[in-house]
Amino acid sequence: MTVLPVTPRSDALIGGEWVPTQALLDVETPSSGQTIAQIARCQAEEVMVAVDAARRAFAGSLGEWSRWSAKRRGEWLLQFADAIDADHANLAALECADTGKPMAQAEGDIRACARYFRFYGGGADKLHGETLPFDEGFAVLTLREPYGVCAQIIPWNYPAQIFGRCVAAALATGNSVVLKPAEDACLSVLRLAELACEAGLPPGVLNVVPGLGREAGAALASHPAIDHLSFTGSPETGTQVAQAAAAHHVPVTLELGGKSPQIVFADADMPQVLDTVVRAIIQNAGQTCSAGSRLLLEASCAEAVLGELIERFSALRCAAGEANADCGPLINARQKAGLEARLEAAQADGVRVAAKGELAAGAPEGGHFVVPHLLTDIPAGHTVLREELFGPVLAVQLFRDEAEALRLANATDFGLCAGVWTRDGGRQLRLAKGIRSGQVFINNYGAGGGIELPFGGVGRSGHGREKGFEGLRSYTRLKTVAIRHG
Ligand code: TXE
Repeated sequence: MTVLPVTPRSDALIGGEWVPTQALLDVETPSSGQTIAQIARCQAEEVMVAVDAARRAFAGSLGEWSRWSAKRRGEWLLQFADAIDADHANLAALECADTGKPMAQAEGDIRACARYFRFYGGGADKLHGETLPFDEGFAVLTLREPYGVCAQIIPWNYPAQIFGRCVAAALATGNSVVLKPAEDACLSVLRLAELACEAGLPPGVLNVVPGLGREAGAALASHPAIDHLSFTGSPETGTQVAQAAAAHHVPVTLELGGKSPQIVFADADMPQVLDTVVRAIIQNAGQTCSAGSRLLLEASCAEAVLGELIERFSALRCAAGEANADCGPLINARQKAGLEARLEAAQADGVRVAAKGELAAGAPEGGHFVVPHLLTDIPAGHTVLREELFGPVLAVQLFRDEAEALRLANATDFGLCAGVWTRDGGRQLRLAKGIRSGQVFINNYGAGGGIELPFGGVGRSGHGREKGFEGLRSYTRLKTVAIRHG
């Protein structure tokens, strides 16, 4: 029986007020299927009012947030980071119950959320334009200005972290925000919004409109008065929201997941490879955009590495988030059924399950568990090598030389991250340049933790960059001012 440490909000945050909605949505914990809370189900009307409030907070009757000095905004973000830390235990318990992720991972996510506010709080007064050399008699400068009202549609896999990533960068640069969290997990986001109000964020600067994607989400993406849209989720929904935004010429950042390879050469530091490769696919039960879901192994070391991996996968255990096992459940029954169907189809196509984890004793019956799978003998070009499965499933392929490794690494429409494991310096750089992805890690793998590191995809993984200073820049638009002084 899951007991929440605080009662989650079941209303929407609009213009600094908590506003009830006509209908509510049940929230279940994926660890047992038990209903643990209810959240607001916003419709287009609430979204309209929220966008209006965000506009007035940005530059109007609610307070002109965009005119706060960068220093003052930064100070608010730093103070809010402290408030997140002070509420760490409540936030982590909500995140663990709501997503089913192991408690240690939920705790890490809350620390990361606070760190986003600290990083961007410190960055707020360090972002600046440039002066440009131009014709005699001219002085030319660029100004970095906030967009205005930023619409943010975020998913359920890392609610608190993605809240930090999007909201901190948008607020640091002087924008106001209307955020649509995912219906499948948004309790930590609602708590964070409550804490932001308590920490004195002016009304309307942050608005949160929980609800269904096809209702509140679609209304937000197609709203004519938003100035910027950031979306994290599936490629299919990404296409829809980008089309909706294009109707009003709204710039869009899309983060749409991946099918990221880990490329392991025989000269790599194998103990480190094994630890990292397993962690990178079971973290958050594989429901991570940057999951290392493909393992490309140099044939000469394949037998030894696979032997070790089979042992490690067989020892993995799944349990309720609170039990803090290797793996929690998937987010809902639909994701579980979808993954199980894909695994069955793959086996019918000849794919071999070389090893599987197990359910831990006492794992609740109603939990949406899929145990970790290690797949080998995969026919070339099979779906499990190309499509994001979003579960703890590692697909293994063998390669003979560097050229084949690169060809296999790039044989997907996604391009978010890649890991390269080798001691050969020339090969490290050749692959780093040749791989089609937004991030490449050499002898390590860890996009999730790197708040300082620009992050984003190519191809079907989306476009635009978040995190790091690049993330701050992406929430501003550049204005060129040319002064003729004679
Ligand atoms: O995603 P959706 P789903 C991938 C992953 C997963 C698949 C499906 O492969 O298996 O997507 O997950 C909102 N207009 N990722 O169905 O639908 C929705 O309410 C506007 C990768 O959950 O893309 C939620 O807030 N918004 C990923 C958000 O979009 C809409 C994270 C994501 O939901 C909408 C999650 C609409 N018409 C899933 N329909 C990553 N990149 O990390 C839905 N939404």
